[in-house]
Amino acid sequence: MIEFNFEVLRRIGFNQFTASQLHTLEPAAAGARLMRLTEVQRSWFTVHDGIKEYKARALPRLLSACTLAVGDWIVAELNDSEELWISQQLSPANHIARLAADGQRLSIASNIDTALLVMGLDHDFNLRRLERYIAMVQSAGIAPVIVLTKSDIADNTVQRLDDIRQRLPSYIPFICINALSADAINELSPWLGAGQTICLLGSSGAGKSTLTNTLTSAHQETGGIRKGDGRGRHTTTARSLHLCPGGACIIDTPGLRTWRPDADEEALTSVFSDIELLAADCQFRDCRHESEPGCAVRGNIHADRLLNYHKLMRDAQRSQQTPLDRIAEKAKWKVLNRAGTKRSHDKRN
Ligand SMILES: Nc1nc2c(ncn2[C@@H]2O[C@H](COP(=O)(O)OP(=O)(O)O)[C@@H](O)[C@H]2O)c(=O)[nH]1
Ligand SMILES: [Mg+2]
Ligand SMILES: [Zn+2]
Repeated sequence: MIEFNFEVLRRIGFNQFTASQLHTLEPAAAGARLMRLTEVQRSWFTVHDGIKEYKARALPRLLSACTLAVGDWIVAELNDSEELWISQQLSPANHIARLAADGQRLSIASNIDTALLVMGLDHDFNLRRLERYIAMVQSAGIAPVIVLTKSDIADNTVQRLDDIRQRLPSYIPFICINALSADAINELSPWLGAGQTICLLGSSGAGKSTLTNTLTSAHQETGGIRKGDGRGRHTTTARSLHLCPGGACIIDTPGLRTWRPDADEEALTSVFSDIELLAADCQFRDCRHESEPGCAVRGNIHADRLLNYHKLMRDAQRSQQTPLDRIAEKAKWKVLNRAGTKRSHDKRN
């Protein structure tokens, strides 16, 4: 088994679960080391051994078998020319994925303890989007925390917090912060324990990088002080992992707006458990809560929340189709559309 120093790797989020997975690795060459992926670029990666970062490339046979994501634990080996190569990936405890156009799941970040759903209290605020993010991270088995930024410049905060209380499950914590202020560190401290990995998700402009800067560059008077990564202000072009002075790891991501999140029906059911619960009292078992008589849901659930639930369910069902199913469905629609076009063409003439 590969040698490792628990205390050193702990600084970059190593935990008991990861340790328990090490036996699944193939025997590695002498000198091979366990490291964590901290940055993914098109053709190279940054890896961290708990003390410092290195640039590395990945063996083509590894890339053809898996996608590497920030937060992955990997095995890195030096070749004869002293170049560092990633040779193995430890299967992750969890990962946040998005769906590519062809239905393929692409990993965004892995081995995450808490997902911070970052949303501005300005025009960025959108409960539907928040529900979509919650569904996505709960599908991945990761705990969400709602982080509302720009509390210093928002003027309808009270109303928005009320909307959240009314609409979202009460077990999901939410906090309001000014991402530019060091006070944000205290607000987030329950999730920033040593060895914890948190991932920031949210649209572009929400304050993810600002928050990352605040959390990593602060000089806290706590034991085991370690500075941030010293890169100063950064713009996020790729996913990257940073260290907090208190010992937590933060993965910043670029905006998710155009990504199709990957959520399954089961997770949606748990995010919308209020709807499921009421539905048990609907007169019809397959009630769609639209215009059926004896519906127990309609009227008791925010109409917009119900719409979003239906939409996300449809998306989830669609994404559970195989690419072949999807092609067949598309072909079916093509034929139908063509028939429709022909009909209206015939009518016109
Ligand atoms: N006043 C105020 N401005 C913020 C806050 N959070 C972010 N900003 C500003 O919003 C803009 C976008 O922030 P950024 O962190 O780059 O967003 P990202 O795309 O989510 O990484 C920047 O100009 C920040 O200074 C906040 O809590 N209060
Ligand atoms: Mg950013
Ligand atoms: Zn109903």
